[in-house]
Amino acid sequence: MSQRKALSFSLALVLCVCITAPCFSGGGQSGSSSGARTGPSANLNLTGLPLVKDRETYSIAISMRTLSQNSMPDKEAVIRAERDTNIRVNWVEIIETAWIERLNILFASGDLPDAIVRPPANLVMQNLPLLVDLTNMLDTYTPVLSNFLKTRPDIKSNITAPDGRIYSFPSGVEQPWGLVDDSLFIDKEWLDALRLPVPSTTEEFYSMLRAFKENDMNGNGNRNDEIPFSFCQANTQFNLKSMFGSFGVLDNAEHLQIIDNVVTFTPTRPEFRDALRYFNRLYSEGLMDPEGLSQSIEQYTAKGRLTPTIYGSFIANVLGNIVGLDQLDKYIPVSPLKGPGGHQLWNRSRAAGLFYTGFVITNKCRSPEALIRWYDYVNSSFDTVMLWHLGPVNMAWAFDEKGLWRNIMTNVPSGGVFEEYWFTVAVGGNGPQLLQIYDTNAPTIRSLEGDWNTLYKLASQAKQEPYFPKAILPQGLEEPGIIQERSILFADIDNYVRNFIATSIMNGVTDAQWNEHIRNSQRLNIPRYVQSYQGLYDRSK
Ligand SMILES: [Ca+2]
Repeated sequence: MSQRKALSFSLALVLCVCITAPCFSGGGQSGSSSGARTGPSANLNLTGLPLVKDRETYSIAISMRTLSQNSMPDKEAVIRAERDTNIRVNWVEIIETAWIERLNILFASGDLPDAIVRPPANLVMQNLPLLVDLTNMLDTYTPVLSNFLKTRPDIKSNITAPDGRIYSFPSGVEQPWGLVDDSLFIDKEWLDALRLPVPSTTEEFYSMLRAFKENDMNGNGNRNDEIPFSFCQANTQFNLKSMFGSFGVLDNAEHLQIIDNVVTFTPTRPEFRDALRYFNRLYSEGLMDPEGLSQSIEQYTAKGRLTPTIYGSFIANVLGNIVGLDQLDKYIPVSPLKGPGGHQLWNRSRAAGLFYTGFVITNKCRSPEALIRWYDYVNSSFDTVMLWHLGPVNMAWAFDEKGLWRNIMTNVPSGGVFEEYWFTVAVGGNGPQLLQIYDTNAPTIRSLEGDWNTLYKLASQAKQEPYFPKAILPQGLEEPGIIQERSILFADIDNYVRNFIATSIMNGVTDAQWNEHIRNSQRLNIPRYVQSYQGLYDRSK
């Protein structure tokens, strides 16, 4: 605990000093405050290590995990980086709970460090004039990143600001199991008991639900406690959004789909109404959990874990989250159901696990070239990336006999938690590193042995991947004004659409009600809402 106390003390000291005096001026050469630079300093090596001939010092702000038991200079990744690069970093460590507030103060005061690891995107966009435009330095000084971006134009687009320039580099963990955030699961034991095939169409699904309803599937003598199909409309990872796809359009968190390169508001499309009719049929025949429209995620999960089980089918992001880890084998993920018009469509997740404002250089930095070479060094190999992300090998992670890596618990002090150990031996996910678990070059592949949640996630994703829409809304960087306007419009639109969906599922939609819905939608300024995303999408192409 003494280390922890020392950390709190040093943080308090940093905060105090910053209030009274500028504290980020690096050592070494005297920094000039103006942006009139004439290119890289003569002290910089253009290739190889170390990065600079004579030692240079820079300040970098980073958010610290509350669970970390030490400071950045104690971590092996930092010690090795200083030794390899000859660049010393004065870390401005800000506890994660105060991160955004402190960054706001730093930007407002203008007393900025040389670089910031993982500032929030909106803060970056609000302060572009204080950041260094890295666009023209990228190919020369960050060859590792530059080559990576050539293979991933989607990421290059996502780190490019609306003015076409690049002010930030990516960081984070990209995992191959993050492509969907919802799946349809069915109780395979119930199916087998009825000798039914796995449903492949909306009509087969309907027949299956009827059979689940009419029989005492869980064998407790009560024919009425089964819930043939449940969901949780309040949460986009557990709601009906992707099930709309069987009828030709998707619902999702934004209520938008890109159709032939046009961002389209789907709730006013006739296909959307077809889906609502189908759901209303399930609802009115008692095949759909009526609480699905109102229940909380806690209620939804609690019902999934009852013994005997009562769910015949349900929507989940991760199977174990709903049914618990001891019942995984009972359920199977199914492919998107084929609707009456032959449509099969499922949402691809917008979240990639990456952070597009992972590393920025401020205009206080006297040699941005040196610091972006430093970022490139961190990301130059599996070894360095893992050192930053999980620490030295054989502490929080190790290779198994097949040469795959996995987290290990063996060194975690007894009674301790993995995360506390992890965030102490390593910087963890808050660092400037970009770990790609997509990378198929051994030994970067993570072992999934025994990681049942992830294995099931991959299995369900494989069912849906062939049915993703051709294009999805990118993440991207946007003007703060556009984000603000959109969020105001969205609050009304989302509230209205959610109510409309719930009412339509419960009561059906007559022609008159549908026409009224179209008129209501026109009042919600949807063209403006859609247009704001169209701009983002067009820039990403
Ligand atoms: Ca029963």
